[in-house]
Amino acid sequence: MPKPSSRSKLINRRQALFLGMGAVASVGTTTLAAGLKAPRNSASLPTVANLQQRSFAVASDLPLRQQAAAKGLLYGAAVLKSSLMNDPEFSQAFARECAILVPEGALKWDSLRPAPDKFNFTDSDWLLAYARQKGLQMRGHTLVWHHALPKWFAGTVTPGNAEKMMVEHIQTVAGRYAGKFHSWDVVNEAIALQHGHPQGLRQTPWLDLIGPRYIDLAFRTAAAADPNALLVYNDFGLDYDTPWESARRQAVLQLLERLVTAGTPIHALGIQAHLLREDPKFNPSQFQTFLREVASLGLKIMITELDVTDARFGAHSTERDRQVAAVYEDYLTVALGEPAVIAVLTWGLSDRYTWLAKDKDRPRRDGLPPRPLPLDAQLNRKLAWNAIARSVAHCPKRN
Ligand code: 9MR
Repeated sequence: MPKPSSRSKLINRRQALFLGMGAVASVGTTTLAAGLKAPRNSASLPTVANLQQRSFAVASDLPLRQQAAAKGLLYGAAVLKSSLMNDPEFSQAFARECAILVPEGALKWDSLRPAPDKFNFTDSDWLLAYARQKGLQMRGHTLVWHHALPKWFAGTVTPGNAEKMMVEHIQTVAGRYAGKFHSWDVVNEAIALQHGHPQGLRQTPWLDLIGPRYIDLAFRTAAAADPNALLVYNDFGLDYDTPWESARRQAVLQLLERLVTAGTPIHALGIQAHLLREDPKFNPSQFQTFLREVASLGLKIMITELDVTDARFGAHSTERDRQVAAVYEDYLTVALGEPAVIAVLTWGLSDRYTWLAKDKDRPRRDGLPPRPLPLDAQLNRKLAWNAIARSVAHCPKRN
């Protein structure tokens, strides 16, 4: 193994601290080939026919947080303050299953910034107090994103003050929670190849107003504001064997490589993993190769927003749950096979509260409520819960 640089030693020490497990990633030289092509292998995907024979039996019914911890992994979920505050039954399930909480909205600009010169930390402080009381870790989402900006943003933020606004925002928000968060999604969703930027960058207010260096600047500012948090670049559309997602994986790898080479304090890739299965396009070896490439940059990986859209699955809930579970298990089997993957977070815990119920882009034509998460709307464990438990049970222990 090549001698790790002092930077990679630092990362590994920091990451070991987060997980309390002394994880040491193998840090190799980067072999980021622009046209990297992985062998095609979609044979292991279940067809609807063999879904019936598939067993989702679990060996343990311990909460996911405990099963994950036994492998040196974190399991957690995104949540709204209102669900925890107003729904004690849900809160109990959340604290039972999760080791880490991520606010679904409370740390976005539009929640935190009622006016250009005002911050409102009511909800995020409440969530942190909740997490501490229940013995959960907390992560931040997200410091720099093109969505969920306040209404005043467009008229107030200009090329003349954008850098100052972004830097002050990060200093204030990451600074307030310094030493208290496991990790931060520092920059979210910066890649959009269709926008035609030479580096594949999404045309966002941040790119327009500051230029491509906004990404490095955001990470450096976050590192100074909270030297203890694991700093994450988070993005979607990295999962499937389609030309669009293959190109996105390459663009993300190239972005990560540029950041690592520049000495940007970035520690992990967050893979959102909003999964679907309109067609079986998941290619295990291709996805595994991508994870290896990310790990070879000395970065950790978090699955940050996992859920499975069931908009195109049949109406019968038992059948639908099997299909959803199969997608979870196939995906997580590959993801957790990569030792650099340190955490799995689902985007919500129970079908009682899922953004997909509100998502106009992915409605079920029959109008039935979606079932994308590990617990159903009555808070019962579904086969998706089994699928997560099974992939955790089968993955290598992190050490
Ligand atoms: O689930 C979130 C939804 O409640 C919000 O209205 C929306 C805008 O803030 O964001 C959703 O969460 C997104 C996350 O922040 C980034 N990745 C995609 C998620 C689903 O849209």
